[in-house]
Amino acid sequence: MRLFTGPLSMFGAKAQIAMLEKGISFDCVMVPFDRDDNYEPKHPEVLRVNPKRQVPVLIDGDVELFDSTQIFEYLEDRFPTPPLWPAAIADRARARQLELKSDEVFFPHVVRLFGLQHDMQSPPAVAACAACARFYEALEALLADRDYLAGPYSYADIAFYMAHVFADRKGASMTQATPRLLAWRDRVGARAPVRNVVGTMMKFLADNSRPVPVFLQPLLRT
Ligand SMILES: N[C@@H](CCC(=O)N[C@@H](CS)C(=O)NCC(=O)O)C(=O)O
Repeated sequence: MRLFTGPLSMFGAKAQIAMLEKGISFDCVMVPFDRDDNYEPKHPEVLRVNPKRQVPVLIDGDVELFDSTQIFEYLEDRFPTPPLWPAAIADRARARQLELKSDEVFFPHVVRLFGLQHDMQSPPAVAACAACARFYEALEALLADRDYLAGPYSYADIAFYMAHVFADRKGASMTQATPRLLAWRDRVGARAPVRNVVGTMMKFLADNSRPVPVFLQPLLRT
């Protein structure tokens, strides 16, 4: 199996963490990534498989997939143990909804912050940070009766952990206003696959003289 991802790809990291959680043996191919944070030149296999020209791409024999969420679904069918969706149908549906919300409701606010780093006091930056804070509060409420976002540890946790790493990098940090969410972050961040993938990403940032979120700085010493 081959996974194509990039050194700062949050979507690729989702797939990589899930594959490590499942104990899958795979080659991780880091595609070129330039100084301006572009995935250029595009890897020929990425161009061949993904009409959207993005990582992650997964190749398993004659199965060729793109999109981290589609890759999650394939991994779960192909390697059901350990499960990374909850067992009951309704719980699975809620977990899938949370996973989608991380990528498509929460993360777009973070993407907005990418272009506003020079002016974090501007109204759009303040609005994006406020939207992230509201999202954190909604998850804080969810965690009132469970340790993980959808009950057992799942793809929903992997997706939101990675989205949050990028939110923190771009100025939308969690605070003491959401203590259960901070404890959730410690629980997820302590998992070996998460430490492995996020640690490598943080070392890439440090090697390129770029800031590393304070809560992830201990990973630079491992
Ligand atoms: N929805 C896609 C998003 C993939 C995506 O945005 N990939 C980024 C890297 S994290 C990429 O390849 N960007 C390069 C580009 O769009 O040219 C997924 O979940 O995989």
